[in-house]
Amino acid sequence: MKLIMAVIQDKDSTRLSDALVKADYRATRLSSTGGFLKAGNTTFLIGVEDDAVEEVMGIIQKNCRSREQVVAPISPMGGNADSYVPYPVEVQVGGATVFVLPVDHFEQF
Ligand code: 2BA
Repeated sequence: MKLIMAVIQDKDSTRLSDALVKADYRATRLSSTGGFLKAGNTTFLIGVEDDAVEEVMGIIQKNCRSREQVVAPISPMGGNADSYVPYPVEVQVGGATVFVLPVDHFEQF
């Protein structure tokens, strides 16, 4: 068994949820925050049998889009001066950042 952890953009989360349910996969959605943009994103935990990993990866790839996001300058006033970005920066975010972890043991009580 594997645990697929996928960090995706909030905008894609409902579409991905619906696609997983439709394909009969179970998933948990966690609200998360990107370390770089400090903006909300969504992390999916999806427990699947080994032979389903490829199909789930395909579903994630199909339902999550990559987008450009502009990072606005953040004033250091009252914040951390080390992280100050003095000009707008454009970054490419997502489709999805996916980790596939082995599961030692799985129980449902
Ligand atoms: P954030 O950390 O907010 O990063 C958003 C986007 O900013 C990243 O998109 C990347 O294009 C850019 N970025 C991140 N760190 C950077 C840096 N040190 N210098 C320059 N640009 C940087 P993605 O790579 O698609 O990542 C989307 C989100 O996925 C991330 O949001 C983070 O929440 C998660 N993520 C990405 N890589 C990860 C990793 N190795 N471990 C854990 N989470 C990760």
